[in-house]
Amino acid sequence: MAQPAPHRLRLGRAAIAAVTVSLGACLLPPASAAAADPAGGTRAVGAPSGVTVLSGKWTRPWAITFLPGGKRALVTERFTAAVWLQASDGSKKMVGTVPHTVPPSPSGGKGGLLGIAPSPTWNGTTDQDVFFVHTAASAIRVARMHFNGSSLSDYKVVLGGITRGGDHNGGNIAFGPDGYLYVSVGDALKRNLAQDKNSLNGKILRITKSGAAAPGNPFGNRVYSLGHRNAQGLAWDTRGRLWETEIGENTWDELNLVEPGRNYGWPTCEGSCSKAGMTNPKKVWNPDQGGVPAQIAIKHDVIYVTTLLGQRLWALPINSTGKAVGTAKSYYSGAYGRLRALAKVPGADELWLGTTDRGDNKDRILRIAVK
Ligand SMILES: [Ca+2]
Repeated sequence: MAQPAPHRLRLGRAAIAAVTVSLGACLLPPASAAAADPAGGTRAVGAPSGVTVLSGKWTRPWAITFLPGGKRALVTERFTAAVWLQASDGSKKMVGTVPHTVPPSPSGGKGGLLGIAPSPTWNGTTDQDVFFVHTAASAIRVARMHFNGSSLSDYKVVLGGITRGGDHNGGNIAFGPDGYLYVSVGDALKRNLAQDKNSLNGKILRITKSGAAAPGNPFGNRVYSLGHRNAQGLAWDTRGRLWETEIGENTWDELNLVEPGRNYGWPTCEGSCSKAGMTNPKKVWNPDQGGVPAQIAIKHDVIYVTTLLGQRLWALPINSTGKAVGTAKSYYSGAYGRLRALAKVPGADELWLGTTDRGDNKDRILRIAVK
């Protein structure tokens, strides 16, 4: 079988260094300028405002997820495999590491500690379950640990043996409104796996807390949807519909509305195509025009998307049909560097987001208001 074509270099080390230098140590540009409506008119629906630094001295935070109650979040760090408890007053403390995590290699292999999802009924006592996605030596794993409110323990593999690639590992995990775990898994640079219903790669999976296929899945196994390249963010809107961001090959990155059993095209299609049986994205980005989307959060049916190469936050309102998005607006272009982790704050018109790749102890978690 032919080797897959190497994907484009999204941002080289030199470029990362340049971004880090140009941003300076701790100066934040005024948020008002970056958040202004690009058209100069009235404020856009869902426009973010009021950027503040919640906490600093992070090293590549990958995911942020709130514990029930909404005052504290757990944050994963990709390279260190550390998990931190971040409070809304800005304080943070490390609560443990996820064992068996093999971080990205200096030669360029990706992976590390990725997504995190506490049980929706987590309370630190009778329910202590927190779920992770990480790369082990030769596979991607979904693992469960116990978190009692101050420390992690009792590592257990829930779903192992997912093919790990040098890149395209996906890695987000979230509980859906139905109480099951959804996991975004990349094609691991083995593109044909994305069309194989019996492979876990290039898929969105829907599983139980013990890693079994969730009841009602379209093919009777763990697969929820197929044909994904490097599936990333997962979030549900007020109608309970699942949206997903996905990093494409050379030309088109995607925002998809994900329905069970649908085929999202890869590797036959990148972006939209007219091939029968393939479901087209709802929005595409060229990577050089604000693309390479990472994670998503949905607040008041506005979809927010962090971007890596694009170094900006997109806001895309879901339109009245519920199945498409209106005009996308971008914010903070270049202001904070590459943006990855993103979470909405429960019960508040607020998002937390994380910068990434600025260097050891140089990333930050930012908080912004959205209305
Ligand atoms: Ca697609």
